[in-house]
Amino acid sequence: MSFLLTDERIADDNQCRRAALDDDYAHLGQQLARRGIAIEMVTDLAMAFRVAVPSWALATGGTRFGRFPAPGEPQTIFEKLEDCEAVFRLVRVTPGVSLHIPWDRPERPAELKALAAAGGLFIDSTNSNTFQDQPGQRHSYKFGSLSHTDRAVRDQAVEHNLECLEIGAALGASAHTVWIGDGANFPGQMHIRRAVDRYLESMRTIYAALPGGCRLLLEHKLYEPAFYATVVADWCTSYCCARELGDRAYALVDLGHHAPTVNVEQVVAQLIRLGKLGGFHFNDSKYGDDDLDAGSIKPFELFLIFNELVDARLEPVAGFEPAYMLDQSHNVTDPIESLMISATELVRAYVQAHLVDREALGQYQDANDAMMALQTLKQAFTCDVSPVLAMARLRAGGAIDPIATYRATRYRESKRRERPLAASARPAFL
Ligand code: LRH
Ligand code: MN
Repeated sequence: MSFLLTDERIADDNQCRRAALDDDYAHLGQQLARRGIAIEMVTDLAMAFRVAVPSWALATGGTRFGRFPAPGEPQTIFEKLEDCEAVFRLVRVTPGVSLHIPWDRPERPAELKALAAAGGLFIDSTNSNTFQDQPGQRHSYKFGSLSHTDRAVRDQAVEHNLECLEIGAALGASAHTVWIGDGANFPGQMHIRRAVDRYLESMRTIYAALPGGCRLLLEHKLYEPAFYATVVADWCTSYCCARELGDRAYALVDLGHHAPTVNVEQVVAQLIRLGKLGGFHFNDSKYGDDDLDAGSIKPFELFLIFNELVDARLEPVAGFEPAYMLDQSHNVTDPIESLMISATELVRAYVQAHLVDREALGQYQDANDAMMALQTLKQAFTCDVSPVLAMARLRAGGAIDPIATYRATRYRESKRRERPLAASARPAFL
């Protein structure tokens, strides 16, 4: 890690904000105490929260219309890990990194694992990619991958996933996520039932090869790249497939993979009830799979999702251990800043969900007192827990104000000097 983001540097920058934080924290403490809530308990919860960052989101994202790379963005997995460490050092809740293969295939997994560990990081999961053709690839995924009508293509896609499992095992990953873009653009193009049968047949081979301690996460998505029917289009399909595969297969909920009107917190509650909620790709969206920063568009939905998660955690629901990951595309912001704020918004929703008076809520629900039930949730959602989030970061060695400290270190400027923009990424005017 460059000298720019040392613990001392962060501590120095916190100095000028400490007094204001102590004031705000004491004030919030009094407010919460009046509601019978110990602020120290809440702060401990914030410090213990963990969410993984996606290796593929450290470089500038783009759309089919273009990508506008920023100078100083990471080009290699090692530079991406460096930036993941910067995020972790400042917000202290993101030690896990999800890898996408082949985008971030490590040549020497052991070396990558050691480098990650040296920065306080670990590789929490792998993600396969059978939605793009790689140079020299024998069979194209144009018409699908794990559900393709041609066994040779399916076998190729299965082989790729088996390679991901091997890499994951070498890196100590505890989960492997499979998202496929397989589907159809026109009615009649695909036999919908048989496509799922072929997908399941492929997934059984992948499931059978799962290393010990590794879970298989099935990620559904309503559309894109297929625009008429997607093989694994919704939570019910991923749930049914996970159930058919076995105990170590679960459904993964990417928040942006649902139609705009879908009640995602209800999907989450259903999967919890069925014991098949394996994890999340957190992000936000206004229209489609926009991959915007978590909590930036629909913070109340994010709170309601964590309300379901915390309710299950406190019950406690047996075997409930969802993996939290971010999956975003940062097209116009500094990815480090977006990941820090997105992680913070997840901690905020998680902490606020612990402020819900669940006993009162249960009574209002039993009494069908809709107004007071909603007010009980709103009381938690409208509580500004920022002092708790900042105190948790401070106590964990992070920054009271991550963006301010990050910018004060001029980290990105120094990376601009260190990391020449790849010729391919260099816009005409640079
Ligand atoms: C698909 C998806 C999936 C990833 C990809 C980068 O939209 O959410 O999780 O593999 O984005
Ligand atoms: Mn995703």
